[in-house]
Amino acid sequence: SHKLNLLDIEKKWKKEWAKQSPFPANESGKKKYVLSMFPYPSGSLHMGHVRVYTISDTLSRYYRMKGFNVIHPMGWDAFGLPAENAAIEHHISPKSWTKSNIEKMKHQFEYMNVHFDWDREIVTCDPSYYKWGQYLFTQLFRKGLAYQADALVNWDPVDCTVLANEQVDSQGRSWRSGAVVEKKNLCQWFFKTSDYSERLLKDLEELYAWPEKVKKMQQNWIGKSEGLEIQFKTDQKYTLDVYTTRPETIFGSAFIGLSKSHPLVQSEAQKYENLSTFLKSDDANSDGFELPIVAYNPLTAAPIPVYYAPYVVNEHGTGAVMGVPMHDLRDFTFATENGIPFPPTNVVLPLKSEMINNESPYTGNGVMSEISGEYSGMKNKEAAKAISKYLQSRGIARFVTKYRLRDWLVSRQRFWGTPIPIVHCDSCGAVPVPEHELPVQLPELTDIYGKGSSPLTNLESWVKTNCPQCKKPARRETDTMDTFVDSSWYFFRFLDPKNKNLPFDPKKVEKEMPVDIYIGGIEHSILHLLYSRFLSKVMHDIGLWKNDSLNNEPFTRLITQGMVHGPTYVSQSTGRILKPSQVEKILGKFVNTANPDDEVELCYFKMSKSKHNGVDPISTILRWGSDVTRAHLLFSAPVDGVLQWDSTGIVGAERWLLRLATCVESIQQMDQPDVSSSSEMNDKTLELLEQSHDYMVACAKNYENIFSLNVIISDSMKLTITIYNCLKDNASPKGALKTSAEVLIRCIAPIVPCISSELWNHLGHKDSVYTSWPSMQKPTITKKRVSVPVQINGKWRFQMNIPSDSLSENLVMKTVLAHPDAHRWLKDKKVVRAIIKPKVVSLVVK
Ligand code: ANZ
Ligand code: ZN
Repeated sequence: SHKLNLLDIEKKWKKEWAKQSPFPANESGKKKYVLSMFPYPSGSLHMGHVRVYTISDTLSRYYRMKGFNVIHPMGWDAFGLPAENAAIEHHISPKSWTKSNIEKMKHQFEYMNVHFDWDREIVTCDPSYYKWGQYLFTQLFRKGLAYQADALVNWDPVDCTVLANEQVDSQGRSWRSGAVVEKKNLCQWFFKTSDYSERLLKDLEELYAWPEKVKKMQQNWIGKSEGLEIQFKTDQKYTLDVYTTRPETIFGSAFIGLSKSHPLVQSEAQKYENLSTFLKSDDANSDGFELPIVAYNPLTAAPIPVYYAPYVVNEHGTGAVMGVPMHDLRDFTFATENGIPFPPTNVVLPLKSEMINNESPYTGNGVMSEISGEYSGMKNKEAAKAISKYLQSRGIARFVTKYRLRDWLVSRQRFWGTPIPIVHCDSCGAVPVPEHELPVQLPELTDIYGKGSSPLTNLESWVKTNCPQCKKPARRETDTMDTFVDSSWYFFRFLDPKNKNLPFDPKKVEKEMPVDIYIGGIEHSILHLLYSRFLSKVMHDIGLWKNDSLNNEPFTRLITQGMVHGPTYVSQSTGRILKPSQVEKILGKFVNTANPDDEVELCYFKMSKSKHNGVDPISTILRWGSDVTRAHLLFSAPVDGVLQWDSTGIVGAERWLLRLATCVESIQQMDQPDVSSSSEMNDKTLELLEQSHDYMVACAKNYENIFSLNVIISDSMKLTITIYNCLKDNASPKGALKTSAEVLIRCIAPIVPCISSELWNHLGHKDSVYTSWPSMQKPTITKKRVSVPVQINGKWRFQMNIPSDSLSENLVMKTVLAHPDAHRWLKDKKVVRAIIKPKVVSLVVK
C-alpha cells in the first residue's frame, strides 16, 4: 500500500475549506460563545498564540459537532506602543505598520488551520471600532464615571507615559517597558472603578467556573479591609487618626507610626532639615524618625511617641498606625530596631498558655489580659466590639471599609490610541464631543514626535477647535486612552460588529452574552479581567444591556492556559545560555561543541530571543503539517500546565496519525460486507467495541472538562493500537472495525481537521466529519462461560460459571467468594492456597 502523505492531504482540505465551510449551518442550535483573547498584531504568531488558538479552535469544533451554534470570533488589539515606536523609528505610519502585520498574521492563522468567524473581525484601531469606545467614554463622563483629576501618578520614563496602578508590578516596574516607575503629579483622566469595588469583589463568588487562583488574585487586588479609625490626641494642636483592624489591642500600643506622605510628616519635614534629609535618603532601611510630638492613648491616657515609619504605606488607611509590638510582627520589628520601649505583656492571651512565646508577637485570638482594664477576661473579638462602641460613643472613632482598588487611570500621553473625545473650553470646562461628531479621528501622521506630552499636542490643527457647547475657541484633548479600554469591551462588539448606530444591539448581546468559555494567559488575571468585568457592569448600569444572569459578569468560564517553554542549553561551567548550534550530543550527554569538557544541561524556560530557545510555529507547521503540530501541542501537557516544547517528540504524533491512516486503509480493503452482527463476534472484537464506546464517552467528558485535552490524544493512541492489533489478528469482522474507526475519527476531528476529514471520506462517507458527534451502543458482552468444579480441602463443594478465557486468579477468586454456597464453606476460614486450573479450582483453607 502506498504511504499517505499528510502534507498533501492538508493542502487538499485547506483548499476545499477556503471555498466552503466544513461545518453544516446551524442557526437553531443553542449558542456557545468560545473566545480566545485577541492578539496584539506584532507581525508573527508565537508558540503561545498557537497553543491558545489551537485550544479554542478545538473546543469550537467540538461544540459544533455537539449541535451548538458556536460563536468563535477573532480580532486585533491594534493600538499600542510597538506600532508607535516602530513608526517613530522608521518614519512610517503606525496604521500601515499595523495593517501589514495583521495581514501577515492572518496568513499564519491559515497555516494553523484555525477556523474563526472572520465576518465578525474587529480591528481596534479602526475608526468604526474606536468610535464606540469614544461613545462609551462620553457616556461614562456624563454619568460621572469618567473624570479628570490631579494625582500623584506612575510615570514610565522609558515609554514616556503614565501607567495605571495595575500596570506597575510589585517591584515598581512598568508592565510593558520594565522601567522603574516614577511618581509625578499630573492631571489625568480616570474611570471610577472604586465605585464598583464591592460588586467586583462579591460577584467573584458567582464565578464558580473560574480558577481559584485568578479569583484570589482579583480579591487581593481589590483588597477589602474593615476596620476602625481612632483619634489620638497629642500634646499639640492636631489629633492623629489611625486605622486599625484590631482595636482591642489599643492597650498595647507603644507608638504611632506615620507614612512618608502623611501630612504631619510632610509639615515637620519643612521645619526640620534633618528629617527632610532623612526622608530623601531612606529606602532600603527600616529606620524610623522620632517626631517631637507626644500622643495619648485614648483609653489609658498613656503618652506614646510618634514616629515616621517607612513600613507604613502611603494611601492605605489613614497612613497612620498604632504600633502594637506584642501583637504585630512589623510593629515588633520596628519597635525593637528603633529602641522604642514596650512592656512584654500580651493584651490578648492565647487560650493555651504554652502558646506564649516572647520571641514573636501573638497574632491569634484569645482572652483579654489583666492590662485591659474593664475588658479583662473578655474574648478579644467581643472586646473589639465593645471598645469600638465605646470609642464611637465618645465621638473619637468610626467604622470604615477600605479597598485597595484605586480608580483606573485611562489617559496616555501617546499618539497611537483612541483619542479621548473631550474639548476643553475656558467657559464651559471639559465638554464631551457630541455623538454625531464621533469618531474623533486620529490624523494620518508619519512623523510622530513629542515624547513626554502627547504628540497630538504639537498639532495645531488638532488642538485648535471650537467648544461644542458655546462655540467659542477651545482646545481639543490630546491624550489617548489606555489600550486596555479597547480590550475591555471587544467581546460585546463581536456580537454585533457592524452596528452603525450603537456599540451593539442590546437584544443580540442579551441573547449571546456572557462568553461561555474564555481562554487566555494567566498574565491577564488582574488587569484585563478586572477592567472587563468593570466595564460590563458599567455598560449594564447605564442601560446598554440588560442581562442579569451571572450579575452582568462577562465570562462564565475562564481557562488560563499554561506557558510554552523552549529547550534551553545551559553551560554547566559558565552558567551561560548557548545556542542550539553551539551544542552537540555525545554519548547521551550534551556538551559545548567548542569545548567538549564543558557539559551542557538541557532546561526549559519561557521562549525568548535572549535564551535562544524560541521555536517558530510556522516552520514547524510547514515541516510537520498543522494536524501533527496541533496534536503534539495538545498532547504534550494538560491545558493549564507548562508545555515543554520538545521538537523530537513530534514524530510520535505523526506516527500515530500515519498508523491510523494505515488501519483505515486496511479496513477499507477488507472484502466483507460493512455490517456485522454481534453474534459472529469473538471476545476480542467485543472488547474492541466496548473500548470504542467507553473511549467516546471519555472523550466527550474530556472535551467538556477542557483541562485534559491531552488525555483525549493518549486515549486515541490506545484505541488506534487496539484496532491495529485486531486487524493483525485477522479475526474481527469489517463492520466492527469500521464502527471503531468511525468513532475514533469523529472524536479526534476537533483536533486534527484534515486527516480526520480525509479518513472519514475514505470510509465511504460523503458528508462532513463535523456533521455530528458519534454515537454507538455499548455492546452487551455475553462471553462464553464454562462450569468449573470448586474443591475445598480436597472435596467437591460446588460448581461455578466463569468466562472461558479468564483464568486470572483475581477474577476467579472474586467469583468463588461471590458464589451463594461459598459462605457455608469458607465462614471463619482463611484461604491459604488456591490452585487454579482450566478444569478445576482447588482451595486449601484453615
Ligand atoms: C493595630 C494592630 C494590632 C494591627 C495588631 C494589626 C495587628 P489591612 O487589612 O491591610 O488594612 N495598617 C493600617 N494602615 C497601614 C498602612 N498605611 N501601612 C501599613 N500598615 C497599616 O490591615 C490593617 C492593619 O494594618 C491595621 O491594624 C494596622 O495595624 C496596619 F495586633 O492596627 B493594625
Ligand atoms: Zn464652551
